[in-house]
Order: sequence, then C-alpha cells, then structure tokens
Amino acid sequence: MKKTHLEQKTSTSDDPAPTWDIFSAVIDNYGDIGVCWRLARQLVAEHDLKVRLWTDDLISFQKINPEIDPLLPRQVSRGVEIRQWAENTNMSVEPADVVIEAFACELPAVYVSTMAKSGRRHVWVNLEYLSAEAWVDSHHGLPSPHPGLPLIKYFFFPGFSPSTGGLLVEKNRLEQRAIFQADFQLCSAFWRELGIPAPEKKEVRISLFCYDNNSAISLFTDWAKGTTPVVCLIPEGVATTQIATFFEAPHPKKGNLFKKGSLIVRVLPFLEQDKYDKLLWACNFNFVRGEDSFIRAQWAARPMVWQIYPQETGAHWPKLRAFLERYGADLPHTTAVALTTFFEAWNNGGARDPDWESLWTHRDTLEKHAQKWANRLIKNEDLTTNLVNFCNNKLK
Ligand code: TRH
Repeated sequence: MKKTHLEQKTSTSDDPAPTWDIFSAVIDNYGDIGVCWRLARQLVAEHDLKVRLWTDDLISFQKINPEIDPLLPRQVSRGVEIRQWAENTNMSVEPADVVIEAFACELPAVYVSTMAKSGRRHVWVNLEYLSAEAWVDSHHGLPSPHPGLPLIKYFFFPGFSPSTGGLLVEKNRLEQRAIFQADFQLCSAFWRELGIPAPEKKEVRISLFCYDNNSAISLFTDWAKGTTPVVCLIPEGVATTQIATFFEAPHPKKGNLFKKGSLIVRVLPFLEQDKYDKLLWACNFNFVRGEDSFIRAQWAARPMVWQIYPQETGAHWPKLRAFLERYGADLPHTTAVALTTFFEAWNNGGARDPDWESLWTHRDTLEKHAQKWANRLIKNEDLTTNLVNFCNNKLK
C-alpha cells in the first residue's frame, strides 16, 4: 500500500543522500533512454537525489528532450547531470552509492573494479524490461553475486502486481491528466500549439506510434472508407512506408497532411516526452509500442493497442498474451475477444488485417475500462519510490 510523503522521505536527515548513477545504452529506438530519462528526472524532482545519467546516444536522447546538446560530453537538464558514455570516455570516476544498469547494458569494466575497490557499500541494480508475465513476481529483487568481485547485482523488475517493482508514474500525473481531459480549453490550447484545429464534434482522433507494420494500410483503408471522420497523428519516421504507399506520397515528413475519404493523416514532429503524454491524453484512441509509451497510454486512460517489440524467437508472444490476460480479465467476453483478436492481428505484421470496425463497436466499454484500469494500477506504489526504498534498504 502507498506510504505517506514523510515515510517516502527515504534518508534520515543527517546522512548525505546517496548518489545515483544510471547507465543507459540505446540498442535502437527510444525506449531505453526514454525509461532512464523518466526515472532520472523523477529521482531528482520527487526524491531530492543527486543523479548522473550516462548514455551512449545523445542524438536519440535529444528527440525526446530538446534541451540536450549532442555535442556536449557533460550537461545538466532538469537537475540531472547528463554524461556522454562513449568508447573513449574516461570511466575512472568516483562510482555512485547506487548504480542502475538499465536493461543489462553492461557497466564499464573500470567502473565495476573501482566499485569493488572503493571500500564503500554500493548497491548495483539491473533494471529489467517490463513484462506482465507471472514469473516476474518471484524474480523481482533477486541477488546475483559477482563471480570474481565482492559485489552483488540485484534484479529489479517493473510490473503490474504489487510484488513487483511497479510502474513509472510521476506524483499527481493522473490528476493532471484528468484536469486536462476535462477541460476543452486546455485540450484546444494543446492542439493549437501543434498547429492543429480542435477536434470537430463527431471526429475521432487517433495517435499511431508503431514499428514498421503493414497492417497500418488496412487501418488507413478502413478509416478512409468509414463514415466517421478520423484524424490520425503519426510521429515523423513512423509508418513512413505505409503512409507513402497509401497516399502515394514518397517521403512523408513532419507538418505534412494527407487526406483520403474520411481519413486525415497528420505527420507530427517528435514531441518532448511530457508533450507526448498530452497527445495520448488528447486522443480518443492510441496505438503504442515498446515499453514506455505502452505504460503512458495506460495512464492516459484511453483505449489503446500495443505493438510489442518483436523478437525473432517469438518470445514476445507470451508477454503480449500475459498482458492481455491481465488487461482483459474483467472485460465482457465479446469485448475481450474483439480486443485480443485485434491485438494479435496488429502484432502479426500484416499476415491478418486487424478489423477496426469490429473493435470500435466496443468503444464505450473500452473507454470505461481504460479509466478503471488506470485507477486500479495507480494503487500500486510507483516504480521510482520502490526502487529508492529497495536501494536504501540495501545501503543500510
Ligand atoms: O522507442 P521504443 O520502441 O523503444 C523500445 C522499447 O523500449 C523496447 O522495450 C526495447 O526493447 C526497444 O526499444 C529496444 O518504444 P517506447 O518504449 O515506447 O519508447 C519511446 C519513447 O519515446 C518513450 O519514452 C516516449 C518517447 N516519445 C516522445 O518523447 N515523443 C514522441 O513524440 C514519441 C512518439 C515518443
């Protein structure tokens, strides 16, 4: 159950607060740095901690945080010290008390040996990828002694149940969202900022953030021939091939508007992370992917579909089904079947087209459920508070 703000105050007054290092290596896309940036700035903003974020891809970082200057090896943003982590970066630095290795990115060897020789206690945590699978509960927090050095690494699993590390969500974020969604002026101001008129009465606004997915063409077809006006907002660089094919427009780029039948597609610039949250709040339906946008869409309390990061081995399917089982558990059977069928078709990379009309007939049920789901999830302690308490207990 949630603690009071005082109990959350994790360090006794006279001890200097522990220092934190977060290491993020970007494999591809934006999730690795997206999750680490969200965590880092919440540690500073809500837990008054001193945080140093090491990343090997300042260019991807700049896409979600325009304050970043990719040429600077050292800079500060939102109170977080940002350090470039490159091959030639001198890593013989003073290690922090708490060291977060995000997504098994492998810490620099010299940094690990300095930790071992420092004579101080360090808490080394591997922040794992999110999964809705049941096995996560029993693996959360497990230790792994280092084979050669007097160090222990702990596995910290985000998750949907109270016995996991929880999910990333900032304090009062759901209240802010509720105020935004209830205020037509605030919503209109957001659209105006993007240079987009406020939605017409019957219009449906859909955000589309996916991997390369040919099923987007069947969606465009359904929306174009439908009777409901649909405005689809797509970040630049996403579904480029499908937009180009459907609208015979070779290189769709930010600012472009395409129209066919009842469908308007608008290509957006990549938005700063908090602004992207507002896009999810302002739309009636959201297509999201990976990890971080997937969670943000749930906090947006709007119906959503998730394209999980596909793994060649197909290991992503049990993860997808595990989530659908949790999310659909108390949905009426027909709605759960429609949603599962759509999710599976959307993650099937075009083998079988997702049927929008069948799904959208469950609109009311999906909208109520999205609200209920977010209100249930928020009852669990948030990931950052769990991680701070976990590490402070290990530092004792
Ligand atoms: O970019 P992703 O596909 O990242 C993925 C996942 O993290 C996946 O787990 C990992 O295995 C893979 O990378 C390598 O999707 P994700 O996780 O949603 O991250 C996108 C981030 O970009 C998220 O923090 C939201 C942010 N974003 C913006 O800030 N502005 C935008 O306009 C958009 C579209 C996204």
